[in-house]
This record gives sequence, structure tokens and C-alpha cells, in this order.
Amino acid sequence: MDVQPRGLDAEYVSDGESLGRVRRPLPLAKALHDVLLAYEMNGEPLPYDHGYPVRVLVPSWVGIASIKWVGDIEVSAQPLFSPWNTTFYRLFGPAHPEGGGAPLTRQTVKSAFELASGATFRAGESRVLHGRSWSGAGAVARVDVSTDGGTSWRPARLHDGPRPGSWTRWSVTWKPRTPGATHLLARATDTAGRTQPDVAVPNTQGYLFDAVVRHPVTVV
Ligand SMILES: Nc1nc2c(c(=O)[nH]1)N[C@H]1C(S)=C(S)[C@@H](COP(=O)(O)O)O[C@H]1N2
Ligand SMILES: [Mo]
Repeated sequence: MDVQPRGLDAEYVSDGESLGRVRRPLPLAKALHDVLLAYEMNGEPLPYDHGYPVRVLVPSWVGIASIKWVGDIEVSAQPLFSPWNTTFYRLFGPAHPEGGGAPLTRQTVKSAFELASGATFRAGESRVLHGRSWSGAGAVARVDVSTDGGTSWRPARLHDGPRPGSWTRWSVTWKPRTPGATHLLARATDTAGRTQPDVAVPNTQGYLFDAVVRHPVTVV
């Protein structure tokens, strides 16, 4: 059995053709397991951009599952289909099954620094770098950081206990020595044993990017 929430935003037009309002089915088992209909965030009504007055929240799954501005929810004993689980949000390309992979569900492992791209650091000054990592397959178990473009790595200090379905905050201290351009990298590993690769396996629509990102910074 499937349930299919549908948004109240404008019909989605692709190549001049309307595909109707944004909607995407999910299995009833997932819906009953941990899915929320959210109407507040931090005790305040949902912001308009994030789905006011009510949105679906599907923990661990790709963003498209979390339909915003919910207008109606279809429940069906038969499998449901929409462009968002047939044409979009499946993996196509040479590395994937002929005709496309299964509809996307869980997110991959990802990391990001809480830092502007191209941020500036002073040589000889100690700074604390903050970041976050998250995974759709379990809690974040460890994060390793490189401040020299990927040559050497050290473990970050995790600020949150293992908690699946949410990000883990982390930090490392860095005292850059040599002026010049460099890259910061962060690589997370989750409790399911998944680690961010150096390079993501491509797919035609660019979904599920999980590679370690090279964050450019300058030391002056
Ligand atoms: N109704 C509706 N819901 C939607 C979308 C949309 O276009 N319309 N986009 C989806 C996608 S692709 C993502 S990544 C998330 C983004 O949610 P956020 O704006 O709260 O980050 O909303 C999802 N829900
Ligand atoms: Mo998205």
C-alpha cells in the first residue's frame, strides 16, 4: 500500500508540458513508521518557504519525499506512480541499471563546513572549524578532516551523541602555517559503515552526491 501527498504549489511544467502538482508516493509502512505531518518548527508556525501551513517530513529520505504545502493525501491498495518516482528521483546513466534504478529513498552520507566558500585565515592564528555531517542510513559514527587539501587527516570532535535521522555537529582546531590557497575536506562515516568516497558515481540527474567536498580557503 502507498500513500501519496500532493502540494498546493503551482503545477510543475517540464518542456512546456504540465506534470500536475508535485506529488510522490511512499510505502504505507514507511509512512506509519516515522513520518510526520509538521505544522510547527521550534514552536513557531512553519515558515512559508518550508511548507506552511503543513508539510510532510520523511526522516532519512531524499528531500522530494517531504512534500510541502500539503493539500491532499491519496491512500491506495495498489502501488502509486508520479513523475517524481518514475522520471525523476531515480538513477539513470552508464553506472546504473538499464531503464533506471529503483525510486530513491534513503539519503547518502554528506558533510559540510559551516564556513563561507573562499573564507580567509591568518597564518599562525588558531581557529576552530565547525561543520555538520548526516546520513540516511544511520547515525554519524566518525568524521575526519583534512586542512591540507587531502594529504593528512585527523578525527573531528563530535558534539552530538549518535543520533540517526539528524545531523551531527563537529569541530577541529586549525592553526594554518603557510600563506596561500588550500582546501578543507571532511569525510564522514556512519554506523552502517558507509564512508564518503573521493568521487561520486555520476547519474544523469545528479542525485545522491556523496563525495568529499573540497572547500576552498585562503591563508594570508
Ligand atoms: N509541494 C512541494 N513540496 C516539495 C517540493 C516542491 O517543489 N513542491 N520540493 C521538494 C524538494 S526536491 C526538496 S529538496 C524539499 C526542500 O524542502 P525545504 O525547502 O524545506 O528545504 O522539499 C520537497 N517538497
Ligand atoms: Mo530537492
